[in-house]
Amino acid sequence: MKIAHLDMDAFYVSVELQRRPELRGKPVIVAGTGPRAVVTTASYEARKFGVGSAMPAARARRLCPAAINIPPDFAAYRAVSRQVMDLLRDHVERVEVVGLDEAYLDLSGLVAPNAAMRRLVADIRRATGLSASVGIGPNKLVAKVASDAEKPAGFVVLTREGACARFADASPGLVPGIGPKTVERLAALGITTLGRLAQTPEAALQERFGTNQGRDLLARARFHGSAQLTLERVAVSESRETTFNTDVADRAEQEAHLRRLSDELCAGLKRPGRTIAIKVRLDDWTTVTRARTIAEATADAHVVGGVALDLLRAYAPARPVRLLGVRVAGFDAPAPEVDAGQLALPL
Ligand code: TTP
Ligand code: MG
Repeated sequence: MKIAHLDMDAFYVSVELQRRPELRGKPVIVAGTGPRAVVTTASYEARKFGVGSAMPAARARRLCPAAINIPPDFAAYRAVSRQVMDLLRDHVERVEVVGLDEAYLDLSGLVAPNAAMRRLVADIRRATGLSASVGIGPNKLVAKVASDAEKPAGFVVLTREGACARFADASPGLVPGIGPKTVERLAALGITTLGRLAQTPEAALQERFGTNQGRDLLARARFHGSAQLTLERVAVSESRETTFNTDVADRAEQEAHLRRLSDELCAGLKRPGRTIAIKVRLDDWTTVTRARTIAEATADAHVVGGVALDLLRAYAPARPVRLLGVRVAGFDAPAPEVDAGQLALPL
């Protein structure tokens, strides 16, 4: 199997810089303006000051007073995202879009996969002016970590063994799915690198982290992962979810995340839906969903976000939250522009 992960560089900011070229080379952040506003993304210039995604905008202003703040324009990001994802599908038949600015591509069967990806990146730049980073590997985990390794404009090709060797000295936190709390618990066991983690006996990890998480940690450290793409089909629902680096206990913070997920979901929604649901996973892995069906189909972020917040308040998570998700379902009209090549079984 050969899988690529493509991720746009500083996506929201880069879209903004296309129409405000005078801001190029300056520290720029895209964030709302309210007291609870968080940074969605920062230009690489602003990142040098320690500004990063999900940071309260007020803190970003303290770290980098010169930063220029731009309010988010989700419609613009959605439009560029569509353009990028259409280009991906022009080049590769099997594509799994996992966010507005990232996707996995199945390169198996291509004669010259690396060259195909280079062409794709050049096409994206030509069509949108934007830069993307690519990672290529035998599974999604290797591809994802590789795409992040040399941002911006990175292009990193690794075998599984190559990934193990290259990142052996890195913190276990480099790997998606290993958050700061786990990193801390590993450090307490003297395991501070991915190399050490990969050599730890599974039983020892399972004793400390439980059967499932212990097994999962070892597999991730060894860069074993799935190469299965979830191909698009006639959607019965669309969702966005996020696993936090650090479990979130604060309700206001949970609500801010839920609002952002609702904004992102609605920005990419192809059709309005009548059922709005949330998914909550607690730090003990208890996972619940709560749904409500409303009278009128909607794709409005305020409506979806409002219902999502209601559902969260009604559920009132009793423990810190590990994952939050929002889903819209109950679409009336059939999906537009269904691509037969991507079609799985009819539902
Ligand atoms: P990312 O791909 O994580 O970040 P990025 O594209 O800005 O930068 P990088 O070059 O490191 O890939 O996220 C894509 C977009 O999603 C980002 O531009 C803004 C949005 N986003 C949020 O709104 N909140 C967040 O916490 C994160 C991480 C991203
Ligand atoms: Mg990105």
